[in-house]
Amino acid sequence: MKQPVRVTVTGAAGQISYALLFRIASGSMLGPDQPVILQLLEITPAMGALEGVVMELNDCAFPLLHDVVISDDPEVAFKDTDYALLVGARPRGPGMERKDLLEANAAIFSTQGKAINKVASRDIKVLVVGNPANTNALIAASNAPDLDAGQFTAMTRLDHNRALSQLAEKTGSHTTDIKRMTIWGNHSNTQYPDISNATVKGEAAAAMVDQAWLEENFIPTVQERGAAIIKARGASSAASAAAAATDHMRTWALGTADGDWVSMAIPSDGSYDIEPGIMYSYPVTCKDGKYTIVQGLEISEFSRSRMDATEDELRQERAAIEHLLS
Ligand code: NAX
Repeated sequence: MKQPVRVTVTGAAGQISYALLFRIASGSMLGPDQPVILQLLEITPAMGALEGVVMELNDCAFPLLHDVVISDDPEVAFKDTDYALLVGARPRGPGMERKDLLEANAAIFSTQGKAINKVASRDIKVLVVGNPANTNALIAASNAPDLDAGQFTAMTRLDHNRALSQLAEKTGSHTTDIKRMTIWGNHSNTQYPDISNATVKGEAAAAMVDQAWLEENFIPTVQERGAAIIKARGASSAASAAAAATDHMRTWALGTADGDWVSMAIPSDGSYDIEPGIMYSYPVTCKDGKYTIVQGLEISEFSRSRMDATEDELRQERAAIEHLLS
């Protein structure tokens, strides 16, 4: 059995975490031979609820769960941690403008970025789930100058999984038959789910569906899926978000399958003419704990315009909080 690793989860008493913590503790994220120590962060008023979640974690008697630490102090929760899943965020309140939302979250993610910089493992891998996820990740990274910005990522894996599910249903296949799905850009309704390079059982997916279905059905369904779930369930996606967060970290740590890739929002490096300075979702392969952007894909005019639109939105988000970046 390996030495335990430390995994921090913020917003640990919230609804995503209620599904996420149990997956991590059961080994779904890092494998059945990797013990974990959970370090859970909440705001002070939620500490009582968090204690209840810890009682349930203990009651599962998970063989891989070695210890659980809870705190409302980021420097305790991020101490020596190897993996951090930043789930807690400020939701949009009544009458709150988008700019206010960005600023409220900027305060949270700059504090957490500073704490990570100060106390976390130098090899930490950070996933931001809390919205607006891409820009929150940018803020956290910019407040952690001693770490590589590439150690900070944001989640578009839920969008990726939603796209797999939609295409599988349309083509009468299983999600595991589909390879090389891509989500470009922001985790928002400007994201561009792209099947140009996807295959279904080895055949080009684009040849199996028509452009009208793509433009009128597939792309808007994936872009608006979060809203559809809120409408149906009366609450935002939680279990599927937890599953996607687990997938994101597992792939990053343990690697992608041969011939396939996943989508991760990472610091743009100029690839595909997306200017540096934002967290943009790209197709990536992962190996030995590192991700690499898939290069050399042909970009059609249609794709280009969608990729540029979601880049523009990320630039606007950045402009709204630019004064808070260090
Ligand atoms: P909940 O409101 O159920 O839970 C959030 C928890 O975070 C609360 O318990 C709150 O006390 C805590 N919190 C707030 N500020 C904190 C801070 N400074 N430090 C530590 N904890 C703090 O929300 P939930 O449904 O769990 O969603 C969490 C976030 O995920 C939201 O921002 C949501 O928009 C976002 N999502 C992101 C998705 C993605 O694909 N990237 C999909 C699902 C989800 O919508």
